[in-house]
Amino acid sequence: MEKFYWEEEYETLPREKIRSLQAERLKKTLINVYENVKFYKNKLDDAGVNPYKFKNLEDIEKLPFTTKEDLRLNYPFGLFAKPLSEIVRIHSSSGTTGNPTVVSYTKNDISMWGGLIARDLYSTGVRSQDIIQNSYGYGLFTGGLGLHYGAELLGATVIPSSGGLTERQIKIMQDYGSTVICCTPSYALYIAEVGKELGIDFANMPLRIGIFGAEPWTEEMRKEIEARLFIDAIDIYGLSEIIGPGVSCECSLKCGLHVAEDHFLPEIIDPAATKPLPPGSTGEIVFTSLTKEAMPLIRYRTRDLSILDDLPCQCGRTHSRMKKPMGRTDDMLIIRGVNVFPSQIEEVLMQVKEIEPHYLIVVDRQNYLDTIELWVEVSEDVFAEKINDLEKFESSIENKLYGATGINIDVKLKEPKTIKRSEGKAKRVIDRRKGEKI
Ligand code: DLL
Repeated sequence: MEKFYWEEEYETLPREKIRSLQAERLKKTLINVYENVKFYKNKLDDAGVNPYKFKNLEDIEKLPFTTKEDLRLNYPFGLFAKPLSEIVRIHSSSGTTGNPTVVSYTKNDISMWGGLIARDLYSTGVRSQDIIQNSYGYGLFTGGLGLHYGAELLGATVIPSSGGLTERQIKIMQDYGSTVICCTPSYALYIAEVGKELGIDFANMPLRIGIFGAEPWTEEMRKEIEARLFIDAIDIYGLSEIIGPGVSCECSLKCGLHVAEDHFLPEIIDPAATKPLPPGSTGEIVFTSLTKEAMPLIRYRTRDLSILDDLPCQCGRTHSRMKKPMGRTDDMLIIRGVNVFPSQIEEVLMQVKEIEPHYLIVVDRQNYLDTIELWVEVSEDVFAEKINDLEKFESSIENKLYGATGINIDVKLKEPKTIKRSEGKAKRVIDRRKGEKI
Protein backbone atom coordinates (compact mmCIF):
# COMPACT_ATOMS: atom_id res chain seq x y z
CA MET A 1 0.00 0.00 0.00
CA GLU A 2 1.25 3.46 -0.82
CA LYS A 3 2.32 5.44 2.21
CA PHE A 4 0.36 8.55 3.05
CA TYR A 5 3.16 10.62 4.53
CA TRP A 6 6.79 10.95 3.57
CA GLU A 7 7.95 11.23 7.17
CA GLU A 8 4.94 10.35 9.29
CA GLU A 9 6.81 10.40 12.58
CA TYR A 10 7.56 14.11 12.29
CA GLU A 11 4.67 15.28 10.14
CA THR A 12 1.97 14.11 12.54
CA LEU A 13 3.57 14.77 15.93
CA PRO A 14 1.04 15.96 18.53
CA ARG A 15 1.45 19.64 19.43
CA GLU A 16 2.99 19.11 22.86
CA LYS A 17 5.60 16.78 21.33
CA ILE A 18 6.38 19.36 18.64
CA ARG A 19 6.91 21.94 21.37
CA SER A 20 9.26 19.73 23.37
CA LEU A 21 11.23 18.77 20.24
CA GLN A 22 11.53 22.47 19.40
CA ALA A 23 12.72 23.37 22.90
CA GLU A 24 15.38 20.66 22.81
CA ARG A 25 16.58 21.63 19.33
CA LEU A 26 16.53 25.34 20.13
CA LYS A 27 18.82 24.82 23.10
CA LYS A 28 21.33 22.97 20.89
CA THR A 29 21.16 25.75 18.32
CA LEU A 30 21.68 28.44 20.96
CA ILE A 31 24.75 26.65 22.23
CA ASN A 32 26.07 26.31 18.67
CA VAL A 33 25.73 30.02 17.93
CA TYR A 34 26.92 31.10 21.37
CA GLU A 35 30.11 29.08 21.02
CA ASN A 36 30.80 29.80 17.37
CA VAL A 37 29.39 33.17 16.30
CA LYS A 38 30.75 36.27 17.99
CA PHE A 39 27.73 38.31 16.97
CA TYR A 40 25.41 35.94 18.86
CA LYS A 41 27.71 35.54 21.84
CA ASN A 42 27.54 39.33 22.33
CA LYS A 43 23.80 39.48 21.72
CA LEU A 44 22.98 36.64 24.12
CA ASP A 45 25.29 38.04 26.78
CA ASP A 46 23.64 41.46 26.41
CA ALA A 47 20.21 39.84 26.78
CA GLY A 48 21.38 37.92 29.84
CA VAL A 49 20.57 34.54 28.27
CA ASN A 50 22.65 31.53 29.23
CA PRO A 51 22.11 29.01 26.41
CA TYR A 52 23.19 26.10 28.62
CA LYS A 53 20.29 26.84 30.95
CA PHE A 54 17.65 27.44 28.25
CA LYS A 55 14.57 25.27 28.91
CA ASN A 56 11.21 26.75 28.04
CA LEU A 57 10.03 27.78 24.62
CA GLU A 58 8.13 30.60 26.36
CA ASP A 59 11.53 32.16 27.07
CA ILE A 60 11.98 32.78 23.37
CA GLU A 61 10.80 36.34 24.00
CA LYS A 62 14.05 36.97 25.84
CA LEU A 63 16.09 36.11 22.76
CA PRO A 64 17.32 38.89 20.48
CA PHE A 65 16.01 39.35 16.93
CA THR A 66 18.18 39.04 13.83
CA THR A 67 17.60 41.30 10.83
CA LYS A 68 18.75 41.51 7.24
CA GLU A 69 20.88 44.46 8.31
CA ASP A 70 22.74 42.15 10.74
CA LEU A 71 23.56 39.84 7.81
CA ARG A 72 24.80 42.79 5.78
CA LEU A 73 26.94 44.09 8.64
CA ASN A 74 28.51 40.67 9.06
CA TYR A 75 29.13 40.27 5.33
CA PRO A 76 30.28 37.90 3.98
CA PHE A 77 31.00 35.08 6.45
CA GLY A 78 30.60 36.70 9.89
CA LEU A 79 27.51 34.68 10.89
CA PHE A 80 28.87 31.27 9.90
CA ALA A 81 28.91 28.89 12.86
CA LYS A 82 31.17 26.38 11.12
CA PRO A 83 34.63 26.69 9.57
CA LEU A 84 34.76 26.88 5.77
CA SER A 85 36.14 23.34 5.71
CA GLU A 86 32.69 22.14 6.81
CA ILE A 87 30.71 24.45 4.52
CA VAL A 88 29.77 22.73 1.29
CA ARG A 89 27.56 25.36 -0.36
CA ILE A 90 27.00 29.10 -0.38
CA HIS A 91 23.99 30.93 -1.81
CA SER A 92 23.30 34.62 -1.80
CA SER A 93 20.62 37.09 -2.69
CA SER A 94 21.43 40.13 -4.74
CA GLY A 95 19.48 42.74 -2.80
CA THR A 96 18.95 46.11 -4.38
CA THR A 97 21.22 48.14 -2.15
CA GLY A 98 24.42 47.43 -0.25
CA ASN A 99 26.02 44.06 0.30
CA PRO A 100 24.21 40.88 -0.75
CA THR A 101 23.06 38.50 1.97
CA VAL A 102 25.22 35.40 2.07
CA VAL A 103 24.04 32.05 3.44
CA SER A 104 25.84 28.74 3.91
CA TYR A 105 25.18 25.02 4.35
CA THR A 106 27.03 22.02 5.76
CA LYS A 107 26.58 18.54 4.28
CA ASN A 108 23.92 17.85 6.91
CA ASP A 109 22.12 21.10 6.07
CA ILE A 110 21.99 20.15 2.40
CA SER A 111 20.58 16.73 3.16
CA MET A 112 18.05 18.16 5.66
CA TRP A 113 16.93 20.66 2.99
CA GLY A 114 16.56 17.93 0.37
CA GLY A 115 14.50 15.91 2.84
CA LEU A 116 12.24 18.88 3.49
CA ILE A 117 11.58 19.47 -0.17
CA ALA A 118 10.96 15.78 -0.84
CA ARG A 119 8.45 15.80 2.02
CA ASP A 120 6.78 18.94 0.68
CA LEU A 121 6.53 17.58 -2.84
CA TYR A 122 5.14 14.31 -1.55
CA SER A 123 2.46 16.15 0.43
CA THR A 124 1.33 17.95 -2.72
CA GLY A 125 0.82 14.64 -4.51
CA VAL A 126 4.11 14.48 -6.47
CA ARG A 127 5.52 10.94 -6.69
CA SER A 128 8.62 9.19 -8.00
CA GLN A 129 6.90 8.57 -11.34
CA ASP A 130 6.62 12.31 -11.97
CA ILE A 131 8.70 14.33 -14.40
CA ILE A 132 9.55 17.60 -12.73
CA GLN A 133 10.50 20.56 -14.88
CA ASN A 134 12.36 22.85 -12.53
CA SER A 135 12.20 26.34 -13.99
CA TYR A 136 13.39 28.22 -10.93
CA GLY A 137 16.72 29.91 -11.61
CA TYR A 138 19.79 27.76 -10.92
CA GLY A 139 22.67 29.66 -9.38
CA LEU A 140 23.08 31.85 -6.35
CA PHE A 141 19.27 31.96 -5.99
CA THR A 142 18.09 29.10 -3.75
CA GLY A 143 15.05 28.18 -5.89
CA GLY A 144 16.74 26.05 -8.57
CA LEU A 145 19.14 23.91 -6.54
CA GLY A 146 16.81 23.85 -3.53
CA LEU A 147 13.98 22.18 -5.40
CA HIS A 148 16.38 20.06 -7.42
CA TYR A 149 17.89 18.04 -4.59
CA GLY A 150 14.53 17.34 -2.98
CA ALA A 151 12.98 16.24 -6.26
CA GLU A 152 15.86 13.82 -6.85
CA LEU A 153 15.60 12.47 -3.31
CA LEU A 154 11.93 11.75 -3.95
CA GLY A 155 13.06 9.72 -6.94
CA ALA A 156 11.28 11.83 -9.53
CA THR A 157 12.86 12.64 -12.89
CA VAL A 158 14.19 16.17 -12.73
CA ILE A 159 14.64 18.42 -15.75
CA PRO A 160 16.85 21.30 -14.57
CA SER A 161 15.56 23.73 -17.19
CA SER A 162 16.17 26.84 -15.03
CA GLY A 163 14.36 30.10 -15.84
CA GLY A 164 13.99 31.80 -19.22
CA LEU A 165 13.96 30.68 -22.88
CA THR A 166 10.24 30.27 -22.67
CA GLU A 167 9.64 28.62 -26.04
CA ARG A 168 12.24 26.01 -25.14
CA GLN A 169 10.49 25.45 -21.80
CA ILE A 170 7.27 24.73 -23.63
CA LYS A 171 8.97 22.40 -26.11
CA ILE A 172 10.54 20.47 -23.21
CA MET A 173 7.18 20.32 -21.48
CA GLN A 174 5.56 18.90 -24.57
CA ASP A 175 8.27 16.55 -25.80
CA TYR A 176 9.34 15.12 -22.42
CA GLY A 177 5.83 15.09 -20.97
CA SER A 178 6.56 17.08 -17.80
CA THR A 179 3.93 16.40 -15.16
CA VAL A 180 5.12 19.01 -12.63
CA ILE A 181 6.38 22.54 -13.19
CA CYS A 182 8.26 24.55 -10.56
CA CYS A 183 8.66 28.32 -11.08
CA THR A 184 7.39 31.67 -9.87
CA PRO A 185 3.64 32.20 -10.33
CA SER A 186 4.30 35.17 -12.62
CA TYR A 187 6.50 33.01 -14.84
CA ALA A 188 3.80 30.32 -14.94
CA LEU A 189 1.44 32.92 -16.40
CA TYR A 190 4.02 33.94 -18.95
CA ILE A 191 4.52 30.30 -19.98
CA ALA A 192 0.73 30.01 -20.35
CA GLU A 193 0.65 33.13 -22.51
CA VAL A 194 3.49 32.07 -24.81
CA GLY A 195 1.99 28.57 -25.02
CA LYS A 196 -1.33 29.99 -26.12
CA GLU A 197 0.37 31.98 -28.88
CA LEU A 198 2.09 28.81 -30.05
CA GLY A 199 -1.26 27.04 -30.15
CA ILE A 200 -0.42 24.65 -27.30
CA ASP A 201 -3.34 22.74 -25.84
CA PHE A 202 -2.49 22.67 -22.13
CA ALA A 203 -5.69 20.78 -21.34
CA ASN A 204 -4.32 17.73 -23.11
CA MET A 205 -0.78 17.84 -21.77
CA PRO A 206 0.35 15.53 -18.93
CA LEU A 207 1.18 18.57 -16.76
CA ARG A 208 -0.82 18.26 -13.52
CA ILE A 209 0.86 20.15 -10.63
CA GLY A 210 2.66 23.48 -10.30
CA ILE A 211 4.88 24.33 -7.32
CA PHE A 212 4.88 28.10 -7.23
CA GLY A 213 6.51 30.57 -4.87
CA ALA A 214 9.35 33.05 -4.31
CA GLU A 215 6.93 35.98 -4.63
CA PRO A 216 3.50 36.91 -3.22
CA TRP A 217 0.48 35.80 -5.23
CA THR A 218 -3.21 35.90 -4.44
CA GLU A 219 -5.94 33.24 -4.48
CA GLU A 220 -7.33 34.97 -7.56
CA MET A 221 -3.98 34.54 -9.29
CA ARG A 222 -4.08 30.86 -8.35
CA LYS A 223 -7.45 30.44 -10.09
CA GLU A 224 -6.12 32.20 -13.18
CA ILE A 225 -3.05 29.94 -13.41
CA GLU A 226 -5.07 26.78 -12.75
CA ALA A 227 -7.55 27.70 -15.47
CA ARG A 228 -4.87 28.53 -18.03
CA LEU A 229 -2.54 25.58 -17.44
CA PHE A 230 -5.14 23.00 -16.31
CA ILE A 231 -3.16 22.09 -13.19
CA ASP A 232 -3.28 22.26 -9.40
CA ALA A 233 -1.29 25.33 -8.34
CA ILE A 234 0.47 24.83 -5.00
CA ASP A 235 2.13 27.54 -2.91
CA ILE A 236 5.66 27.04 -1.58
CA TYR A 237 7.37 29.62 0.62
CA GLY A 238 10.85 30.20 1.90
CA LEU A 239 13.74 32.59 2.17
CA SER A 240 17.43 32.11 1.69
CA GLU A 241 18.31 33.33 5.18
CA ILE A 242 16.34 30.45 6.71
CA ILE A 243 17.16 27.76 4.10
CA GLY A 244 15.51 28.68 0.78
CA PRO A 245 12.28 27.11 -0.55
CA GLY A 246 10.63 24.63 1.81
CA VAL A 247 10.29 26.66 5.00
CA SER A 248 6.59 26.05 4.40
CA CYS A 249 4.48 24.50 1.66
CA GLU A 250 0.84 23.69 1.01
CA CYS A 251 -0.33 20.09 0.91
CA SER A 252 -2.73 18.97 -1.82
CA LEU A 253 -5.66 20.42 0.19
CA LYS A 254 -4.32 23.96 -0.32
CA CYS A 255 -5.48 25.34 3.01
CA GLY A 256 -2.43 27.07 4.41
CA LEU A 257 1.29 26.38 4.10
CA HIS A 258 2.58 23.75 6.56
CA VAL A 259 5.62 25.20 8.32
CA ALA A 260 8.37 22.59 8.80
CA GLU A 261 8.15 23.05 12.54
CA ASP A 262 10.65 20.32 13.31
CA HIS A 263 13.29 22.52 11.64
CA PHE A 264 12.04 26.09 12.07
CA LEU A 265 10.23 27.72 14.95
CA PRO A 266 7.69 30.29 13.69
CA GLU A 267 6.32 33.29 15.60
CA ILE A 268 4.02 36.13 14.60
CA ILE A 269 4.97 39.53 15.95
CA ASP A 270 3.72 43.07 15.78
CA PRO A 271 6.35 44.62 13.50
CA ALA A 272 6.20 47.99 15.25
CA ALA A 273 6.13 46.89 18.89
CA THR A 274 8.25 43.77 18.13
CA LYS A 275 6.08 41.77 20.55
CA PRO A 276 4.49 38.37 19.86
CA LEU A 277 0.83 38.57 18.84
CA PRO A 278 -1.99 36.27 20.01
CA PRO A 279 -2.87 33.26 17.81
CA GLY A 280 -4.84 34.18 14.72
CA SER A 281 -3.38 37.70 14.41
CA THR A 282 -1.88 39.07 11.24
CA GLY A 283 1.69 40.11 11.75
CA GLU A 284 5.29 39.71 10.70
CA ILE A 285 6.50 36.15 10.63
CA VAL A 286 9.73 35.43 12.47
CA PHE A 287 11.70 32.17 12.22
CA THR A 288 14.32 30.55 14.41
CA SER A 289 16.47 27.77 12.97
CA LEU A 290 16.29 24.55 14.98
CA THR A 291 18.51 22.15 13.06
CA LYS A 292 20.66 24.22 10.74
CA GLU A 293 24.38 23.87 11.43
CA ALA A 294 26.28 26.26 9.15
CA MET A 295 24.34 29.43 9.73
CA PRO A 296 21.48 29.13 12.20
CA LEU A 297 19.55 32.35 12.75
CA ILE A 298 17.75 33.31 15.94
CA ARG A 299 14.38 35.07 15.58
CA TYR A 300 14.98 36.19 12.02
CA ARG A 301 12.59 38.97 11.02
CA THR A 302 11.32 38.06 7.57
CA ARG A 303 9.26 41.21 6.96
CA ASP A 304 6.61 38.89 5.47
CA LEU A 305 3.06 39.26 6.73
CA SER A 306 0.96 36.23 7.52
CA ILE A 307 -1.22 34.46 10.10
CA LEU A 308 -0.37 31.19 11.90
CA ASP A 309 -2.86 28.44 12.65
CA ASP A 310 -1.74 25.52 14.82
CA LEU A 311 -4.85 23.36 14.41
CA PRO A 312 -4.09 20.10 12.60
CA CYS A 313 -4.86 20.07 8.87
CA GLN A 314 -7.52 17.77 7.40
CA CYS A 315 -4.66 15.84 5.79
CA GLY A 316 -3.57 14.73 9.27
CA ARG A 317 -0.38 16.78 9.39
CA THR A 318 0.02 18.71 12.62
CA HIS A 319 2.59 21.40 11.89
CA SER A 320 1.27 24.97 12.05
CA ARG A 321 0.01 26.41 8.83
CA MET A 322 0.83 29.87 7.54
CA LYS A 323 -1.78 31.75 5.61
CA LYS A 324 -0.64 32.65 2.10
CA PRO A 325 1.81 35.52 2.76
CA MET A 326 0.03 38.74 1.83
CA GLY A 327 3.12 40.79 1.17
CA ARG A 328 6.05 42.32 2.98
CA THR A 329 6.02 45.12 5.51
CA ASP A 330 8.43 46.93 3.20
CA ASP A 331 6.11 46.44 0.19
CA MET A 332 3.35 48.35 1.88
CA LEU A 333 2.63 51.54 -0.02
CA ILE A 334 1.62 54.64 1.87
CA ILE A 335 -0.45 56.79 -0.43
CA ARG A 336 -1.47 60.08 1.11
CA GLY A 337 -1.37 58.43 4.49
CA VAL A 338 -3.41 55.36 3.52
CA ASN A 339 -1.70 51.97 3.64
CA VAL A 340 -2.20 49.66 0.71
CA PHE A 341 -0.61 46.36 -0.27
CA PRO A 342 -0.07 45.36 -3.90
CA SER A 343 -1.92 42.10 -3.10
CA GLN A 344 -5.13 44.05 -2.34
CA ILE A 345 -4.93 45.57 -5.79
CA GLU A 346 -4.17 42.21 -7.43
CA GLU A 347 -7.18 40.63 -5.74
CA VAL A 348 -9.53 43.17 -7.30
CA LEU A 349 -7.89 43.09 -10.71
CA MET A 350 -8.02 39.33 -11.09
CA GLN A 351 -11.78 39.47 -10.70
CA VAL A 352 -12.22 41.67 -13.77
CA LYS A 353 -12.55 39.16 -16.54
CA GLU A 354 -11.76 41.40 -19.50
CA ILE A 355 -8.23 42.14 -18.32
CA GLU A 356 -5.04 40.11 -18.54
CA PRO A 357 -3.16 39.16 -15.36
CA HIS A 358 -0.24 41.48 -16.14
CA TYR A 359 -0.01 44.74 -14.24
CA LEU A 360 2.31 47.37 -12.86
CA ILE A 361 1.71 49.82 -10.03
CA VAL A 362 3.39 53.18 -10.57
CA VAL A 363 3.68 55.48 -7.58
CA ASP A 364 4.88 59.07 -7.84
CA ARG A 365 4.62 62.42 -6.12
CA GLN A 366 3.31 65.48 -7.92
CA ASN A 367 2.95 68.90 -6.30
CA TYR A 368 3.72 67.30 -2.92
CA LEU A 369 0.89 64.80 -3.33
CA ASP A 370 1.30 61.05 -3.77
CA THR A 371 -0.18 59.62 -6.96
CA ILE A 372 -0.80 56.02 -7.83
CA GLU A 373 -1.45 54.59 -11.28
CA LEU A 374 -2.28 51.05 -12.17
CA TRP A 375 -1.19 49.94 -15.60
CA VAL A 376 -3.04 46.90 -16.72
CA GLU A 377 -3.40 45.07 -20.00
CA VAL A 378 -6.64 44.19 -21.69
CA SER A 379 -6.91 41.26 -24.06
CA GLU A 380 -6.71 41.79 -27.87
CA ASP A 381 -10.44 41.38 -28.53
CA VAL A 382 -11.48 43.56 -25.60
CA PHE A 383 -9.05 46.24 -26.69
CA ALA A 384 -10.55 46.32 -30.18
CA GLU A 385 -14.11 46.07 -28.94
CA LYS A 386 -13.89 48.63 -26.12
CA ILE A 387 -11.57 51.12 -27.77
CA ASN A 388 -14.25 53.83 -27.71
CA ASP A 389 -15.33 52.95 -24.27
CA LEU A 390 -12.00 52.60 -22.51
CA GLU A 391 -12.58 55.51 -20.17
CA LYS A 392 -15.80 54.04 -18.89
CA PHE A 393 -14.15 50.68 -18.41
CA GLU A 394 -11.24 52.32 -16.56
CA SER A 395 -13.54 54.11 -14.17
CA SER A 396 -15.49 50.95 -13.43
CA ILE A 397 -12.21 49.30 -12.32
CA GLU A 398 -11.26 52.45 -10.39
CA ASN A 399 -14.51 52.24 -8.45
CA LYS A 400 -13.88 48.62 -7.51
CA LEU A 401 -10.35 49.50 -6.39
CA TYR A 402 -11.64 52.40 -4.31
CA GLY A 403 -14.07 50.04 -2.61
CA ALA A 404 -11.28 47.63 -1.68
CA THR A 405 -8.49 50.04 -0.76
CA GLY A 406 -10.09 53.38 0.08
CA ILE A 407 -7.79 55.25 -2.29
CA ASN A 408 -8.22 56.67 -5.77
CA ILE A 409 -6.10 54.65 -8.13
CA ASP A 410 -5.77 55.96 -11.66
CA VAL A 411 -6.24 52.96 -13.97
CA LYS A 412 -4.43 53.09 -17.31
CA LEU A 413 -5.47 50.35 -19.69
CA LYS A 414 -2.60 49.23 -21.86
CA GLU A 415 -2.45 47.40 -25.15
CA PRO A 416 -1.72 43.68 -25.00
CA LYS A 417 1.92 42.73 -24.29
CA THR A 418 3.14 46.17 -23.33
CA ILE A 419 3.90 45.34 -19.69
CA LYS A 420 7.21 43.60 -19.08
CA ARG A 421 6.89 39.86 -18.37
CA SER A 422 8.90 38.16 -15.66
CA GLU A 423 10.95 34.97 -15.79
CA GLY A 424 11.69 35.05 -12.07
CA LYS A 425 10.37 37.30 -9.31
CA ALA A 426 8.00 39.87 -10.83
CA LYS A 427 8.51 43.53 -10.06
CA ARG A 428 4.98 44.81 -9.50
CA VAL A 429 5.68 48.29 -8.14
CA ILE A 430 7.72 51.18 -9.49
CA ASP A 431 8.03 53.86 -6.85
CA ARG A 432 9.23 57.00 -8.58
CA ARG A 433 9.30 58.74 -5.20
CA LYS A 434 12.36 56.59 -4.53
CA GLY A 435 13.87 57.32 -7.94
CA GLU A 436 12.86 53.94 -9.42
CA LYS A 437 12.50 53.78 -13.19
CA ILE A 438 10.43 51.59 -15.46
O1 DLL B 1 12.48 33.21 -2.85
C1 DLL B 1 13.12 31.10 -1.84
C2 DLL B 1 12.11 30.40 -2.66
C3 DLL B 1 12.45 29.86 -3.88
C4 DLL B 1 10.81 30.22 -2.19
C5 DLL B 1 11.53 29.16 -4.64
C6 DLL B 1 9.88 29.52 -2.92
C7 DLL B 1 10.24 29.00 -4.15
P1 DLL B 1 14.61 34.71 -1.39
O2 DLL B 1 15.09 35.03 -2.76
O3 DLL B 1 15.54 34.89 -0.26
O4 DLL B 1 14.17 33.20 -1.31
O5 DLL B 1 13.30 35.57 -1.15
C8 DLL B 1 12.56 35.40 0.02
O6 DLL B 1 10.50 35.97 -1.12
O7 DLL B 1 10.89 36.71 2.34
C9 DLL B 1 9.11 36.52 0.68
O8 DLL B 1 9.03 37.92 0.75
C10 DLL B 1 9.14 36.09 -0.77
N1 DLL B 1 8.47 34.77 -0.93
C11 DLL B 1 9.04 33.57 -1.08
N2 DLL B 1 8.08 32.62 -1.25
C12 DLL B 1 6.88 33.25 -1.19
C13 DLL B 1 5.53 32.85 -1.29
C14 DLL B 1 13.21 32.60 -2.08
N3 DLL B 1 5.18 31.59 -1.52
C15 DLL B 1 11.33 36.28 0.00
N4 DLL B 1 4.56 33.80 -1.13
C16 DLL B 1 10.44 36.03 1.20
C17 DLL B 1 4.89 35.09 -0.89
C18 DLL B 1 7.14 34.64 -0.97
N5 DLL B 1 6.14 35.53 -0.83
